[in-house]
Amino acid sequence: MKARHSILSLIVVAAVTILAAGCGGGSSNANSSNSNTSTGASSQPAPSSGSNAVKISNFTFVPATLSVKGGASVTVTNNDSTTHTFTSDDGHSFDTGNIGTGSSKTVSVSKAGRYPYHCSIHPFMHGTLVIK
Ligand SMILES: [Cu+2]
Repeated sequence: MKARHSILSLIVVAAVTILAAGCGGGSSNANSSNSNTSTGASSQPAPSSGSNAVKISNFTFVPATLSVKGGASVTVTNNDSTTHTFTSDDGHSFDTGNIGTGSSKTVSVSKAGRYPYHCSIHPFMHGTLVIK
């Protein structure tokens, strides 16, 4: 009887502790998620409008994977201090040729699919263009 009683009181203490912690965490979570929601809604339209762009800097294509609609223009801008290209791995879907420092070129692909690409001058540079 004594043992059972002390276990019960332990459970009560634990339950009260959990409830108290849950209340504190719950109210602060609600506050932060409310402010996040309003901020996200107002900032979402901006990125989606001008996203058909690949930038090259530090021998890296950014973003590494870009998804665009079929036939959309993709502008490739070279922000590096050396010439790069934007060349499909399959050798025929697209190839900008040389893009000089500070220059940009545009490609468009109409057929849906995944198109891995690289820089023909620096073959270790890779990215993927996804046509939806
Ligand atoms: Cu390159």
